[in-house]
Amino acid sequence: MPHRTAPHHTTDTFADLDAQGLNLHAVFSLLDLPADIVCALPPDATRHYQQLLLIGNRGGLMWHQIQLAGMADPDPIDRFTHTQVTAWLARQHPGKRYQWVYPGPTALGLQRLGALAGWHHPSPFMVGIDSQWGSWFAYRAVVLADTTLAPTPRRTGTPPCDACASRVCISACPAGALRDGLDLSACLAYRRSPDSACQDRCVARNTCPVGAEHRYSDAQIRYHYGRSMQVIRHMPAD
Ligand code: B12
Ligand code: SF4
Ligand code: SF4
Repeated sequence: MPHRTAPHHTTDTFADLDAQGLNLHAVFSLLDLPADIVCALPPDATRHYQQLLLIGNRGGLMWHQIQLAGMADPDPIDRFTHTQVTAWLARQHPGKRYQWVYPGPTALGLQRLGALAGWHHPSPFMVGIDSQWGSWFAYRAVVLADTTLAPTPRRTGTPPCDACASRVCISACPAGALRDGLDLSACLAYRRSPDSACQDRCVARNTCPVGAEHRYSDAQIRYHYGRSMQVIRHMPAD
């Protein structure tokens, strides 16, 4: 059992990461995580570490900061995240042990962690949605650490889609892939088609009015969907 000291958490603990657009954070005590998540972590995680840090971005600030840092790396977002989080750990938690889980080889359901943090609510197009940020957020890092930060209270809020009468995202999908839950095959077949409106965006996601002020720029949307399109083109078609 690791030695436990009193949690410390100052208001500016995450300020350096916020300034870089890595502006979503949740601190979990490993002892509070459900067994299925602990089982998915590297072996002996609970013996060596006390906490799991979940870090994400919302809105376009991270993309702006990455443009300033440069996009030369083949994986510029992961590179940027690694640089920033490593520097933050060295400054804020000198001498503390830590281990990266994501990005990395461990298959960990990030939306499941997001649901525990209160960030993730399901949407028809399967990207998580929050009442304030809409679907304009993503998970960038999961780190096991020997830190003693105060665990983050679960974010509370109403699932936006429960209160949405229009459900305009469903009718906006040009493939009709959202009528009865996401039909991923129909979505991906449409995305692959030569005249698809969804090669570099999800028309349904762009149509959702929730958190529209946090919407990524067209350039960022094109980048992410271009990357997922590369993966999709290598997936076997049905
Ligand atoms: C595999 C995957 C995909 C595959 C899906 C193939 C498939 N058969 O499921 C493909 C390549 C299509 C994909 C595409 C995209 N993805 Co994706 N994807 C993942 C990944 C790596 C694993 C999901 C998984 O299998 N989890 C394991 C299983 C066991 O978890 P689960 O709880 O049972 O399943 C959950 C999710 O899988 C999700 N889900 C199930 N089916 C689908 C299908 C799609 C298209 C999506 C997005 C989610 C989704 O719902 C489940 C309940 O929470 C996650 C990252 C991660 N490590 O979690 C990102 C992730 C789900 N993807 C994400 C995103 C944003 C996208 C894209 C929009 C592209 C982008 N990067 O911007 C596209 C668009 C989708 C589209 N319409 O084309 C984000 C979602 C963020 C959020 N706010 O919720 C994640 C969490 C990555 C991240 N770093 O933040 N993705
Ligand atoms: S349009 Fe309505 S149903 Fe669709 S994602 Fe937005 S809030 Fe949810
Ligand atoms: S990417 Fe296009 S086809 Fe797929 S769910 Fe979004 S709008 Fe529909």
